[in-house]
Amino acid sequence: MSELVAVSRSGDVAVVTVQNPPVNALSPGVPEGIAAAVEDAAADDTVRAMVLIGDGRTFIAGADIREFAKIRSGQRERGEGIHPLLFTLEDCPKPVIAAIHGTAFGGGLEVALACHYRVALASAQVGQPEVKLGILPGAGGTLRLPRLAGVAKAAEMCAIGDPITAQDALDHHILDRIVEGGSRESLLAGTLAFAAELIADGAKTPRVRDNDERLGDMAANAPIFAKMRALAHQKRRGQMAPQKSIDSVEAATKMPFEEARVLTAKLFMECLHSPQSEALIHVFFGEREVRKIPDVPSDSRTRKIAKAAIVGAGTMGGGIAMNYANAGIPVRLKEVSEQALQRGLARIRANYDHSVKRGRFTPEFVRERMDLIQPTLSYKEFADADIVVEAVFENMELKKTVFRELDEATKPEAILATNTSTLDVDEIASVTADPTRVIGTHFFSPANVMRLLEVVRGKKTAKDVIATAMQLGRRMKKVGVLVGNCHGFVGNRMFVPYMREAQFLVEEGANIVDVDQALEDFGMAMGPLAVGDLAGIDVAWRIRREAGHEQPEGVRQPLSEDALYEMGRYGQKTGAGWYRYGENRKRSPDPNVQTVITDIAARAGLEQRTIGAREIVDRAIYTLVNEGARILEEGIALRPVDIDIVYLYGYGFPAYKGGPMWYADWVGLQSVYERILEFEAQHGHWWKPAPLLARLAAERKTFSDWQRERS
Ligand code: 3H9
Repeated sequence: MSELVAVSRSGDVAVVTVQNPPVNALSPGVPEGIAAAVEDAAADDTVRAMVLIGDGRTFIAGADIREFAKIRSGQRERGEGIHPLLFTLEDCPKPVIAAIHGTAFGGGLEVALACHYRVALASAQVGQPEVKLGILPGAGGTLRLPRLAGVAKAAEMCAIGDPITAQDALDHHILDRIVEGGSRESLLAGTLAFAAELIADGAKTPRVRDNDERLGDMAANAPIFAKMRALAHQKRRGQMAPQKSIDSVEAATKMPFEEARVLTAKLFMECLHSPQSEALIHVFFGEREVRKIPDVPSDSRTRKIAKAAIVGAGTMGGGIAMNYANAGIPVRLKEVSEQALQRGLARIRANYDHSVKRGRFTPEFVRERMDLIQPTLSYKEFADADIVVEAVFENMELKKTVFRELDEATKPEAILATNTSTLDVDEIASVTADPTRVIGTHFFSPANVMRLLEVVRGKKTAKDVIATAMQLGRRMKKVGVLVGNCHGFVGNRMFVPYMREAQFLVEEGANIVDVDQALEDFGMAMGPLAVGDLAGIDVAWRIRREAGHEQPEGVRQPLSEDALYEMGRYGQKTGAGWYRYGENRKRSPDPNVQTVITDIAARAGLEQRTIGAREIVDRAIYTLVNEGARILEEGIALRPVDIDIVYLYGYGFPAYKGGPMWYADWVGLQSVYERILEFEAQHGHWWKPAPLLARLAAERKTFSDWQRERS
């Protein structure tokens, strides 16, 4: 037997174990190994049933995603892949039972669906997450799932891709039984007991593909598919795989199994060869890559974080406190007055209430979390905190004062973190006796929702402090990205030119709505001007003032955001900014703002012209790329993918375009560079190409090539 698959015996049951760590993916050799084991057991008269189980922490977590790139590039023949295995399992004359712990995802669930029975631990999850990789379940998930779970559940699982619990799977007939106990050993014992029952009952071998009872009829299914298409459009806007997944489930209801299988194979290949899938797979590995820090290996020592404290109960401080509480870490929340404290707590409670209403948390969970957040007006209670996060206004003097106080109030090994979004972490650290314990943990607003955490490394930050902050991010279910210290770090440093271009565009005659619309059509979750309103025009103004950067003389500056600030239009919070806001913060265009901008442009002598979507997108996105290239060259980001992940999780860049640096590689750096040169000729100073971009364009290379050559 191959090393990837082992076979053992328990009485008259053969136990086939997949052993391909870490997640038992269906890498080359695994499907073949399982098929050979099943065929051998089928031919062995002393075997009456089979159990298929995963070694280690999980059942099969899917096809081997790394193989997709090889198929795409022609390095590997597509071949039949796991399909022969599915037929072997399904047609086996003796019952085959999939025993599931951990995750049966993608091809893993598809293998389980080709078995005759499925049992699982209560803690197991099953799902068809392929759409998150820009592909669809290509090994029968779209065809077999509706035959068990019904059309609506199957279409949702395949088109949205979220996993479901074992109980949900049992309720939808995907599982036949949930086994008692929590360990892999109890799973095996429970499955063997189930096998004994089957044998006693005549060892039937029902094939899922033969069961058409739950497929419904065309009239009843039509509104279900229409609803799913709308849901997929809303949740996975701009992506093709979800719609094609629904096409495939629909095919399962309309044509014979084999015909639907052939169609699905075609749809699968269309998705696999799309730039969307390439980008989404880049994101999958990117999310994991950003955890890897060359000089801080994953087994580095970390500090124990059992208690936390936060200075400042404003919007950010409150949101950060929720993250700690949600991770089960008790957290002190400090303010300067009882009134500010109560205001902060009320905001936290309102946020939690909102989550309960949306069904995200139970009232019980929220009660427990609220109990973990302990308000205080004094630093006295900071003495036992393992980490303190400063979340006060973006003002250097204020932050330094807080850090001087923290230096006194905390134990020497406590980590001191600042939530600054732009300021110099080293300067903040300089007021402490031990700057090695100072780090930036930059949360994104709303902090309890946004998944990005920029971990900012100061010159002297200790490695175990970095490792602890990264680990803490994972405990909070955030995507932590380590960045270097400079004004705005990675995210906000790139956001400044992005926002500047958006303003320049409107000042040259583009409509506010058109600028946002063009970028939303490109795939951004929100246009830049709408983001400005969300983040607060007053906040941006304060950051600009605090930075106090001297601007070179004679260089054009954006004017409109300052004008909005002076008018008291701070964005959503004041009901007016770039837009007007009605009930539920719904935005609508405000002709007054357009007039103000026209006046500004006239006073500045800016010629007005019609600007198309293409120019809007190129100017906004390429300015991100250009700044990103500088950030890379300066070593502020470890790799191009780190920038991509920051933009996906912090700024709503479309995942199916992979992030700004991946997108630039896809467009081709020569084209990006040439376009930037055009903009430089038209607009001057701000469009000076980054040296790294110029070099790579000249060498006809990509940012990915650059990264490969360095590692
Ligand atoms: C599919 O099945 C298509 C089918 O329809 C068939 C069509 C013909 N392949 O996430 P972790 C690596 S598509 C290759 O940190 P966790 C991962 O990169 C597939 N590698 O662990 C990482 O490597 P490294 C559908 C994989 O415990 C290491 O394993 N399935 C794969 O936090 C540990 O991963 C999916 O989309 C893979 N399939 O989470 C499931 N999976 O250490 C994708 C993981 O070098 N996987 N790796 O950085 C997951 O969702 C999570 O990994 C899982 C475990 C929940 C399983």
